[in-house]
Amino acid sequence: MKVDIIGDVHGCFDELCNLLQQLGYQKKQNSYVHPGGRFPVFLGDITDRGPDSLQTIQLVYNMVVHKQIAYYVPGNHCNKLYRYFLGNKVMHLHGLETTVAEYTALPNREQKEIRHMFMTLYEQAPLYLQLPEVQAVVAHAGIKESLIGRTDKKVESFVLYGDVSGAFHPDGRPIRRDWAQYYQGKDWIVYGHTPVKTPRFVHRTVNIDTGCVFGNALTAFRLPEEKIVNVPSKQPLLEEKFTIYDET
Ligand SMILES: [Mn+2]
Repeated sequence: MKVDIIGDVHGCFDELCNLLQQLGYQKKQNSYVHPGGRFPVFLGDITDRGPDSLQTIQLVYNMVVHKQIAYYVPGNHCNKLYRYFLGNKVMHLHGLETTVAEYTALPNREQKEIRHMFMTLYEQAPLYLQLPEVQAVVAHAGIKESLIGRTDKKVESFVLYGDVSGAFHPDGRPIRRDWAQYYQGKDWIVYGHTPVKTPRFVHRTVNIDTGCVFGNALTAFRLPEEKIVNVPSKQPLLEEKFTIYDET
């Protein structure tokens, strides 16, 4: 098994198509197929903020649910969109408003189709993906070694939101503990969620959310090759959205 794990897309559909082509996938009807039988893995936050969230949902649904030639795990934005589609009251903030605007502009029949696609995709998804053949675990915001194998509420919160301490920075962002620094496992942990300018490797973990929707790049991590491939973003660069880590 060979996989291409793809970072947070956030509705950047053009960049996603460019990245898949760059990785050697060929467009076939409504999906992309790799002649070498590789599988893309979407690590969550496929929608919100970017220009084409609904086209991204359609492509990911076709590949993951319909053709079963890709994998997907949810991110926090996916969780919120799912709750919106359930009819729960959720704030249309932090990017959900762009997806909702695309959605509400559709005729009723197409709304139903998109809603069905996304809800099916979300409901069939595991919280995180264990890929023993390439010795990797894929989780949206990462996962602590001690949580691998569990599927309870604590794990759900960790893989969707990260290791949040409950405290906040002065600007309102949550303070996150740096679980990767303490990771001692042999399997790769591949994750996204926190935008960084270049993929961040710490022990055998890598954050591949290179902030495409904030103007930087869309990144894939190929396994078993352990190779990074990326394409530039078409969005304007928002420098303040990127996290600077104090690496010691
Ligand atoms: Mn996220």
